[in-house]
Amino acid sequence: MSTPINAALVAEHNAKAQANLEADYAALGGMLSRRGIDIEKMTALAQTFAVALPSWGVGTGGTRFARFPGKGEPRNVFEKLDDCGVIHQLTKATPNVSLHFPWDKPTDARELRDYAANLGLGFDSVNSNTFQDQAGQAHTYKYGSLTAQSAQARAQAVAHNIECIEIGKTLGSKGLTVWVGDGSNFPGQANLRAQLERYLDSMRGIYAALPEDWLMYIEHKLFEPAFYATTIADWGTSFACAQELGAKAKCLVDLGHHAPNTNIEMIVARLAQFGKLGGFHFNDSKYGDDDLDSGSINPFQLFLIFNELADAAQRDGGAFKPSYMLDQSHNVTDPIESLMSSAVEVQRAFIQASLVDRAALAHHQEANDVLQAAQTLKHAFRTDVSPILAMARLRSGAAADPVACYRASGYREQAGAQRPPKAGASGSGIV
Ligand code: AFD
Ligand code: MN
Ligand code: MN
Repeated sequence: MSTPINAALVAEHNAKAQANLEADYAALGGMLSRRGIDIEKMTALAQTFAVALPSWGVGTGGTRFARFPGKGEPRNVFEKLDDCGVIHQLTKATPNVSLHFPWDKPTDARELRDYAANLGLGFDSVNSNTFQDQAGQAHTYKYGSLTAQSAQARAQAVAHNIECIEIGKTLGSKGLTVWVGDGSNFPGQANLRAQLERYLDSMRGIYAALPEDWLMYIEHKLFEPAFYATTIADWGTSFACAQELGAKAKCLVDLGHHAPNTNIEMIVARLAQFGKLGGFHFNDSKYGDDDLDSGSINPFQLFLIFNELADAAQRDGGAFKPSYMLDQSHNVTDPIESLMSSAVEVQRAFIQASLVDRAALAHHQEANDVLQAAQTLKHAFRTDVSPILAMARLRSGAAADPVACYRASGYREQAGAQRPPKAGASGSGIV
């Protein structure tokens, strides 16, 4: 196995951090033990945490107005995997990558799988793309893909999704994520009910090609590019479609795909209750689908989502296993730094939620002690679990401080020299 960052450099970084970390860890351990919590259990739990990386996240994103390419951006799927390898090496929290076709379409899927394995990486669910026309494709998606009026465009979109499954099988993926931008931009443009009927008909064709041990993740999104009505705009529609399609179809919650102020943790609770919570695309936003770094705007919301997940895990046991993935767009930061910090923020919410005293919470709820119930959550949220996360990384062979270690490695400067910008390189597009 190869390590993109020199292992000796990581070891040296950790050696320098160790004494301070041990002191902080001991202090936190003492505090938690007075609350009846064994810090060692929490650290072991943190070491099990994993969130997948979106291949398109390692490139600089952009907006509808412009894209400002960064230094040493990956130009093909192999370079994207190299960058993902850095993120995993320094965090040990991101062992899988989610590919996006045709952007990342391999000429030889087996070769790609071996290349990833050599970096210690595997593959998460594969993502189809029918929200833009691809070079040389016969039928346009301008007026929709899985819901298009044109039967040929629909068949083409179904065939593309089935091709994604085929590539994913060789890669070792176990899921297909389907997000379509289909909908309408003007009232009257489409018959709202007929459009959803066509969607379901197309999705049935894809579902039929799904292997037994795969899941199909239906990703809803409130708006954009359809600015009047999006076919799969909300969790209700997503849930109804997942029910129609069958047990292998589940709902995927992208945090940015809701109206501002939507109670996302309640959506999570509802989907978990009815067995349809498939997984997440983590990111953060202030206004719309802003695709900002996870936990950067509203970390309390992220914590409350993980609080629901902890509750569901307690109720449903090992059967409850939603998949976690980041889905962000980095416009002004180094994508590797943003993805490392985000993975750590999601891991932080996971551990904070694990600190919640569930017995006390249930007791306060039963007693209608509203203030104490709220304080029970806040108490866990306010706990700075950074030493637990850093210790988990240290013990897993990652970096105590991933961003500092990455900066010290000079990886970005080297990438800048080795990857001169290439016209028509496999980009992330504007996502
Ligand atoms: C777009 C969508 C959605 C999806 C991603 C990759 O908003 O988040 O997951 O593209 O297909 O950003
Ligand atoms: Mn998404
Ligand atoms: Mn999105």
